Amino acid sequence: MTQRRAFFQTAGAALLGASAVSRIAAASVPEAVMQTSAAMQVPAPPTNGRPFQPIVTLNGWSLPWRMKDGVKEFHLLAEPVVREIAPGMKAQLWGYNGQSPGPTIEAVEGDRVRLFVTNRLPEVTSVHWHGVPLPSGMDGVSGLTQPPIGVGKTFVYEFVLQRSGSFMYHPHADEMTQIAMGLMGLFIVHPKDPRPLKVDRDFGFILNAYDIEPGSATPRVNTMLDFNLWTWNSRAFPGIDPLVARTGERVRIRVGNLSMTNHPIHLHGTHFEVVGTDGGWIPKSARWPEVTTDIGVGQMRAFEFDAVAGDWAIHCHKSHHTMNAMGHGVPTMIGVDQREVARKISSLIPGYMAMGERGMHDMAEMQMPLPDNTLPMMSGTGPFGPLGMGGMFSVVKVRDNLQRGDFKDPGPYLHPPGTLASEYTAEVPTAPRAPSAQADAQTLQVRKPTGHEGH
Ligand SMILES: [Cu+2]
Repeated sequence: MTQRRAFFQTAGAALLGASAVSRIAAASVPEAVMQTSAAMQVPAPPTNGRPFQPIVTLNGWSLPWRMKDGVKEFHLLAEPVVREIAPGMKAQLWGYNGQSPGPTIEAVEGDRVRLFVTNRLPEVTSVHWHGVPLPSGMDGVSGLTQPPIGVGKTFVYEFVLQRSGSFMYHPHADEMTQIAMGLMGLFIVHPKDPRPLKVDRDFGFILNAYDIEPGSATPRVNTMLDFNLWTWNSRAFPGIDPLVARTGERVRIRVGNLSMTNHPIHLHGTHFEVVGTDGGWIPKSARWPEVTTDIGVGQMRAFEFDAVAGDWAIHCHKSHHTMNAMGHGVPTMIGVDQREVARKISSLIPGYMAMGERGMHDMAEMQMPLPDNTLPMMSGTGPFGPLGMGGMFSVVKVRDNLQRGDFKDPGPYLHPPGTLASEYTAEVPTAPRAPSAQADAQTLQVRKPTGHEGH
C-alpha cells in the first residue's frame, strides 16, 4: 500500500514537473534567507524533522528550511552577488541567497523537499539537482525537462529524497556562463539511520575556478582552461577556512568539482579512505586508502580519516592551482643573469627589480605593488615565514584539546620537543657532487631560439 501510494505520488510529481508558482501559491513561498558574509557559519543541529549531524561548509552556510505539512521547503534566490575571494579581493559573481556558492541544502533520506527557485538574474536559468535520484520532470534541464525560469519568475521543484549522499546543485541553462559566474551549491542528503556513517566532523566544499583579470572584478566567462583563480567555495588561499578537528576524531571531507579540469586533492599527515561518490556510499570492504584523490569534473568524493595532531596541508596537487593570478607567458628566468638588463631598465623605471633567476620564492617574500582588487600570486604567512601558496590550499588543524563543535582557527601548532625540522649547525662533511651543468659545459649546447616569438 505504502509502495503503491509512493508510486502515485512520484508519478503525480513527474506529470506535474517543475512548474511556475501561481500567484496564489506565491503568497506562501517561504522567505529566501540571505547571507552577506563569506565567513563560515557553523550550522546548528536541526530544530525539526529527522535528526542529522549538519555538515560544515567551508566559508559557507546551510540554508534554513520551513516545515510545512511534513514537507521541507527551501527558497533559493539566484541573483548577482559580491563574493570576497580572499581579504583584499572581491568578485562580482552570480550566486544564490547572497553568496557564491549558494547555501548548502541539507535534508534526510526519505524527506519530501519543496525547493522554490526565484530568478533575479538578467537571463533565464534553471536548477539541476546533480546526482539526486528524482522524477525526470524535476531534473532541471532547461528545454528538456522544463521551460527555463524566466527573469523575475519563481519555479518550484518537489521530490522525495530516495537515498543519502553528497550531491550538488547548479543551473542547466546557459551553463557555461552561469557556472563560470559562480552559480552552484552543495546538496547533502543525510542517512535516515546515522549510525553506520557517523563521523565526528563533516566538511564540504566545491572546487571552482574564475578568470578575473587583475584589477577587475567580473569573471571572463569564455575562458576554457587558463583560469587565474583556483578556488574552494569561491575562496582562494589564504582566504579558505582551516579544517579544524580534535586528535583522534573521525573526519569526513566531501569535495565536488564544478570547474573545467580535474583536481587531485592531497592531504598531508595521514592516509584517508574514499568512502563515497555522488553515486553512493562505498561498502566498507571496497574502500581504498589514498593520500591523494583525483576529483574529475562533475564528480564528488567523500573521504574520511582519523585526525592526527598537527598542521597538515590539504591542497590540489596541480602546483599551478596553488597560485593566484599569474601570467603564464612569463619566461622562465632560472639561471639567467639579469644584472645587466636590470641595470639598463632601472635607469628608465626607478625601482625595477629583476626576478626569477633563483626561482620564484622571492615573489612570496616581497610585497610588489599590485593593481587594486588583486591577490598576490603566492601569499599566506605561517609561523615560519611566507608559505608561497595561493588558490586551492588550506590547512587541516588537529589539536588535542578542542571542544566538540569548535571550528575556530586554533592558531599555529606547537610541535612537541624533538619533532621539528631545524637547521643543522655542526660541521657537514663535504659530499660528492654530481657533475654540474657548468662543469660539463661542452655537452650542454645552448642554441638561441630564432624566429619563434613567445619562446
Ligand atoms: Cu587543481
